[in-house]
Amino acid sequence: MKSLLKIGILSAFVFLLAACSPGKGALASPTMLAGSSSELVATATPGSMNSVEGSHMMEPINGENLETVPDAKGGQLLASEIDGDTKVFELTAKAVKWSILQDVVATAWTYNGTVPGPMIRVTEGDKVRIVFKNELPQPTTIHWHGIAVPNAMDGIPDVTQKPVQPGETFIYEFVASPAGTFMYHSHYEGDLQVSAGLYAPFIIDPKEPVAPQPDVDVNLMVSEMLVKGGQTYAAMPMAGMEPNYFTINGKAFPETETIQVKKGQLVRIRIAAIGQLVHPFHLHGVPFKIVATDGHPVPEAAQLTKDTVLVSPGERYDIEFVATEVGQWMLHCHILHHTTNDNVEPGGLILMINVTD
Ligand SMILES: [Cu+2]
Repeated sequence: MKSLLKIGILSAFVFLLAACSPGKGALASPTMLAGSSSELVATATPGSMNSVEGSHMMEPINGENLETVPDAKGGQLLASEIDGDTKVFELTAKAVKWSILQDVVATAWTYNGTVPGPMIRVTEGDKVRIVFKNELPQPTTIHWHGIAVPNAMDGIPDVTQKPVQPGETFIYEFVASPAGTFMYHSHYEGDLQVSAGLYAPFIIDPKEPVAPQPDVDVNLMVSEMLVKGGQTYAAMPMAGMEPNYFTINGKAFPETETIQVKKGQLVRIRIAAIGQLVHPFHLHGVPFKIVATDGHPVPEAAQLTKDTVLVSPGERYDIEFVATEVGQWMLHCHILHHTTNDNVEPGGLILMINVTD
């Protein structure tokens, strides 16, 4: 029964592939149906669709001389250099081999070699310059999601700028405003490039702190990947297809980073969804307050007390709680399929908060 179902699904997939590639020859063959689904995806791809023409990609992403970065952490603070009154940051888009889990290493397209890319963190009113080099095999641009940048810095290809071609450098410059939790990400072929890893946190701290400062301040970027046989595809290469890995800061559970907290500390967790799916995050142990939405502070009287918050693609929620209870407390997505790794539970969008005396 199960195998019949599988053949049915694979047949439908091959039919869809063929339907999407008019005039490119017969894609379906008996050998494809005999293979595993990962072989199918790999076998069916060559020459079938071309990303540059704008169609959804059935080919894995690529890159040359890929460096493997097994111990690298995503979203780490990026150092700046000072040029007069401006903070200068350097970003390079490049392909690397990224470790989602110890035994799951996949090609990723990254800023500076990590998923997410490095965190840019500045103070409201700072002048920032980002010197951006594209070492990817495709053009790309950067969009500063939620930040009040001049139109010419908004990163929309062929609207506000020419796409940054492979090998080219582009300079983004703006004044950091307003304060809050933001992101930066590719705005070129986002369906592929963002799910391939081209996203990162951008935090603008207020000039004057408006509320008690948290003892622990953590930023989580949530996304999804489709990885088959070590090859990375667009997370949802066509309607109805699903990613098979779900990541927090580029890692799936149990490789997600445990948050270490002392009893009584005020904890802020900034949850940012950058993939293509919604994720209702549920915290065990104590409820939290939603203190900012999409970077903007929520007035105290309007701060809902919740234990679950739905984070949609593009949204950020800053939640805060006092860790009053000692123990290993779980934060996880409550779409429980998202707590699997390639259909095996537990995995994916789970992380532990370790509260000690
Ligand atoms: Cu989820």
